Amino acid sequence: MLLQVVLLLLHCLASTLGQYELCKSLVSTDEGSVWEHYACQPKSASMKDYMRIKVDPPGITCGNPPERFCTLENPYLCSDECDASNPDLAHPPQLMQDRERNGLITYWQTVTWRRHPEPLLANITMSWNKSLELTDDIQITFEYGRPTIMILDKSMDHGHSWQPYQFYADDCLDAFNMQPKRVRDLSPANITRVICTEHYSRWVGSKNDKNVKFEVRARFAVFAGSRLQNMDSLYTRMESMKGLRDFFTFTNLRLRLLRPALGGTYVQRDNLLKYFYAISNIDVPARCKCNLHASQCLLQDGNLQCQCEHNTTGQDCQRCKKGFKAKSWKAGSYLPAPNGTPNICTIAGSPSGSNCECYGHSNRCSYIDYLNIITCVSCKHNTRGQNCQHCRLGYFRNASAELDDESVCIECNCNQMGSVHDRCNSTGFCQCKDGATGAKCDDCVPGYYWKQGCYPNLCDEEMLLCQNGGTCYQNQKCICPPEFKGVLCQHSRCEAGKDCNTASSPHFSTATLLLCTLLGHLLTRLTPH
Ligand SMILES: *[C@@H]1O[C@H](CO)[C@@H](O)[C@H](O)[C@H]1NC(C)=O
Ligand SMILES: *[C@@H]1O[C@H](CO)[C@@H](O)[C@H](O)[C@H]1NC(C)=O
Ligand SMILES: *[C@@H]1O[C@H](CO)[C@@H](O)[C@H](O)[C@H]1NC(C)=O
Ligand SMILES: *[C@@H]1O[C@H](CO)[C@@H](O)[C@H](O)[C@H]1NC(C)=O
Ligand SMILES: *[C@@H]1O[C@H](CO)[C@@H](O)[C@H](O)[C@H]1NC(C)=O
Ligand SMILES: *[C@@H]1O[C@H](CO)[C@@H](O)[C@H](O)[C@H]1NC(C)=O
Ligand SMILES: [Ca+2]
Repeated sequence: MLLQVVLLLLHCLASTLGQYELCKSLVSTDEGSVWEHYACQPKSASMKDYMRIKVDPPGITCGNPPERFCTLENPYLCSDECDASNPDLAHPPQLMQDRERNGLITYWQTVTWRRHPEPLLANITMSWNKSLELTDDIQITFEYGRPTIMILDKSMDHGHSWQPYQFYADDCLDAFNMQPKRVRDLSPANITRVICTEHYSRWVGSKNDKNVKFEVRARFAVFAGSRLQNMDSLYTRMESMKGLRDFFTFTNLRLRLLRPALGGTYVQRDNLLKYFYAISNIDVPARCKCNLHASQCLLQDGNLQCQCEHNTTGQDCQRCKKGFKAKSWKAGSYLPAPNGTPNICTIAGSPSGSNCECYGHSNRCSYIDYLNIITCVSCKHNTRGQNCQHCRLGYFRNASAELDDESVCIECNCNQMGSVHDRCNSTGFCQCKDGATGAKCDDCVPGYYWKQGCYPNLCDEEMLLCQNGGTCYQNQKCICPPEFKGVLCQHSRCEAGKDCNTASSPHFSTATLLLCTLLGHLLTRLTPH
């Protein structure tokens, strides 16, 4: 009894913890305590702690060799120095993600724009080796002024392909030929549009506003209200609006710095030491993408890894555990509020219930009235059956593939000439005609030869020997000397003097011909009339 109260209390606590933070909890029912499962996701975290940073091109970081730099506010006071070999004066990339203590600002800094008019370009690539979902604004803090032209890119496939996330310029039309926009100009329908904003690039003094943001909060607010008080509404949109969730998903980010702060005026060539980039912090508040199948995401062997529940597995809980593939994998769902649907992977062989399961080979079901069953329509990948659980005729089951695998059915490939039909048994063996053999019936048993099918030998080296000096041609026929004929050359052409006239072979010697003609005349004379 006490235990049940405690469990109940735990359950209530869980419900107030915030949404989707628990994957399961024990609840007491009339039949005792049972586990209840929910859609769940990890908490938001500061992902700068886990990011790997790379800056390009090589040599873009200042201090090697040491160099002096000035500031935009006071271009004539150039006493500051960057020196990579001196820890107090060095500005390496890791200072963009360190935890600053005692109010001491630390920052990465580039070389100055000495090579003007050649552009001063730098790329900062941030990788996590894990799909993440933004939960709040990305914020990049620039010391000594924000860039006047910059692009934020993202990749969703570990850096194989990239797409622009947002453009930043003090003049969007001039820099990118795009109309300047703010997130607040966007309607719910075009909230995932990639925009160019001038809001973070105009000169306001290097100390007044150091931050450049990618606005996540303002985009969430379009659905959840200005104070994000109605997150259910946002989560509902995440499920229903195409591309919304993906918009906030990434594995890598890249900042392309294209032109530094200019101090609100044109480039002054006489003092290029005041132009450079300096970044003290990059904040990336996000959560691991675990497809609503995990509430924890932990560092394992240096990589973030969802702690998958619901009998799922994979870095993002993106597939069912082995042996739990009775249904094809599904992400959990935020719907219905407040606990969503866990979409648990179940043990293979357990009944699939009332919902029609097609193992991912069809996305359409239809109800057949007179049979009172629901069946999958147009099974793909050469499958068939009510649940696309069988292979089409002429295909057999790939024993090493799961039922929801695209390559679960393999073509029988029976040899048309050698097989009775184009179907095969469950291990891929075709049914062979007489004389044919092999898994695909494309071979002949001994005593048969292949000629668009298997035929019994007409001659060979063992039982069916060609006679009278004949030679066996590819088991198909005896090639006889001129005087003999028959399948095995067993007949003489001139037996007992008969048939000799009809023989028209030019190979007969003239002597033989003469002899035969004489004999012929003789015979006619002797025959009584
Ligand atoms: C930055 O990345 C872009 C895209 O890959 C590339 O075209 C450009 O050359 C890079 N710039 C630098 C300075 O490495
Ligand atoms: C990325 O993560 C996967 C899965 O955790 C791991 O197998 C792989 O080695 C990681 N790659 C790098 C470069 O760390
Ligand atoms: C978004 O849609 C609104 C109204 O539907 C429109 O006024 C606005 O220009 C659109 N924004 C962009 C960036 O296309
Ligand atoms: C996952 O499978 C194990 C082993 O069968 C089972 O004990 C557990 O309850 C399952 N979890 C879920 C969420 O179904
Ligand atoms: C059978 O399935 C396995 C696992 O999916 C796959 O690697 C293999 O290529 C398949 N075999 C054939 C012949 O398609
Ligand atoms: C398929 O046919 C082959 C050849 O006839 C046979 O050896 C094999 O046992 C059969 N497999 C099954 C599962 O029936
Ligand atoms: Ca710092």
